[in-house]
Amino acid sequence: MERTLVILKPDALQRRLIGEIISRFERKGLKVVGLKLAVIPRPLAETHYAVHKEKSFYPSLLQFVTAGPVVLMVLEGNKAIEVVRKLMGKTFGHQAEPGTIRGDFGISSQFNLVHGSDSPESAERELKLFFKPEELLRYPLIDDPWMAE
Ligand code: 3AN
Repeated sequence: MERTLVILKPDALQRRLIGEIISRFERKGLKVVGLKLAVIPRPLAETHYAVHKEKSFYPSLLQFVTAGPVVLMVLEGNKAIEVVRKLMGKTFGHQAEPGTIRGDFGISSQFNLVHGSDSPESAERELKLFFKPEELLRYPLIDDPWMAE
């Protein structure tokens, strides 16, 4: 089972889309193993988005993700990283396919509602940035056998 970091960005909260987005992940069969509401401190946002440091949109991206509360989430499931990326859709809302989160609720390039780790290496790095080991829970769900590999 894989684990992946998901962030519901400030636009998702401002637009009251938390429930809608989380329910899509749940309905797919992913398990919420970590969940909290926070404002991301600027240094943490800088570390998280370090790969984009040289990009023109980096300063405004940092400003955006630290502007208000976000939901931080760790989801677990079979191929969770790839599955979450598919549910999110393409980076830009205006290019994302209908049926995806960004495709159904977004039209902006930058304000794209949700972040999901893009590889096992990113997931491992990002989980540690936002969650302590004891904040990630292991528990059975009654339908676990039907969600197995
Ligand atoms: P994704 O979130 O789909 O993995 P990344 O990692 O390429 O996309 O970009 C990280 C974030 O940076 C995006 N979620 C978006 O908010 C912002 N971003 C990426 N490219 C642009 C761009 N060309 N203009 C404005 N913002 C961008």
